[in-house]
Amino acid sequence: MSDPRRLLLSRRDLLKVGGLTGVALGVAAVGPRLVGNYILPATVLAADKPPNLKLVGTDGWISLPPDPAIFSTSMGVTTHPDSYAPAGKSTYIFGFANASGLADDVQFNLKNKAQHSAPLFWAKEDEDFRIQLANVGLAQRPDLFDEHTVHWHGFKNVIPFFDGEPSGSVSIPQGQTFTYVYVSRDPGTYMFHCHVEDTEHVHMGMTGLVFVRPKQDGQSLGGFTKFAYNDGDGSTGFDREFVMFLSEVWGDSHWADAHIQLPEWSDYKADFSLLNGRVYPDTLLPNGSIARDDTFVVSPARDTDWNLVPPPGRPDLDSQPQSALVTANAGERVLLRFANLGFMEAALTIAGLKVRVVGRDATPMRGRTGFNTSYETDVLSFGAGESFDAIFTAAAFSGGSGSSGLGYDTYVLYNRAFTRGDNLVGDGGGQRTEIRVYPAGTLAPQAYPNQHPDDPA
Ligand SMILES: [Cu+2]
Repeated sequence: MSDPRRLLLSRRDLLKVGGLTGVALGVAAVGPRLVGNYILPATVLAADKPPNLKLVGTDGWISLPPDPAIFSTSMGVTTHPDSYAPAGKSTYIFGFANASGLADDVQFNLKNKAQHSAPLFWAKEDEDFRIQLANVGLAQRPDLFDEHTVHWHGFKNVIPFFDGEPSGSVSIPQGQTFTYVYVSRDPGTYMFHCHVEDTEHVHMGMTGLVFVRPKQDGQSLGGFTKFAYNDGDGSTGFDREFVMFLSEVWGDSHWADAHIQLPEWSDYKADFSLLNGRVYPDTLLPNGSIARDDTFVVSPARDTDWNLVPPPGRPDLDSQPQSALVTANAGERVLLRFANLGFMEAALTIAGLKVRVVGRDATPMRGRTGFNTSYETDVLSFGAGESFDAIFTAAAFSGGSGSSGLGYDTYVLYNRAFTRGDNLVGDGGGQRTEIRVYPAGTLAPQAYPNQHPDDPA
């Protein structure tokens, strides 16, 4: 062996020096730990960099339209809204909460404060990005001792230790923390989820979107300084970016987890189809407490009960803080980052607007010789676990019928399946949002992804 830091370890030793001897909540790290290919001693770890993002794995409650109620024939009860739900809420979830900036022992206050979708985050190409996951347990299900993980879906260069698939890597027991280390070589749009009992934990809400910014950012190419990929020509440049995370809620399974029952998974159906954790028209509302710059060291604002600050006027949406409204000035280029962790296929369409698909599954649409394979479409068809990067240029403001007096033109972005775009609630609910195009110069430059014109300062 040429490198003295490289050690031969049994699998058991590897696990011991990895997460499992790692860090009990509130206790400083001691002992060696695996970093990259090397085992580093505690003296080196003392100077180790802190996590970029701290996540808590726990449970919580979200708000979906209570009307109409859902009666489950297989369960023999009304599963939606859930009779156990706190006032204003309807649906039990497992999920992640953003604990950045909180001391490890304080993270226990986020038990039962999971949000859906999980906190959005992004990293820069080649950045050493670290996520600390603390498993603080399930308030509604103290009988369960479920572990959690972070699995960065589609991450091409992960070493197995940080993969999060629990039969091939570590998972995090209740009361423990673990720090995942990533160096992303590949820009693009991804998703992440807990991989423990994944049918259940994914569907229950331990899912979110993550993207990687390219090294080309900051250069001036084609009139842009922000890009989806290292395109070399500015073809993936954009003025504004919006993430669209697709997920689903099946009433039976969420009710069953709250009531210590088991659902019949072969009965699965999407009772609710969500964008960024909300259904239309809630998708149009402003953001609640979210990260608003590209450092994740500060926890989003919370009230004295540790709940996220909700969008104005909607206290029931405190655990669904992410807006899905798209806004742009006429003439601007807009990047839409889509990812689907629902279990159903989805086809999203935009009325009256074509988008150019410049990336799929965090891969730029270029052939091996650089041949441009991007294409224009007005329908994006997703399987579970797929992502799209799509760009459009906002057309000139028309002010025509349908937008009179509003000050913007509206294009509807929705799931083509009627039951998925409307959730059988007539004119409300479902995987639907709007793209609003304002006259040139109306909106200030975008300060953070999914910025909403009515976000509190
Ligand atoms: Cu989990």
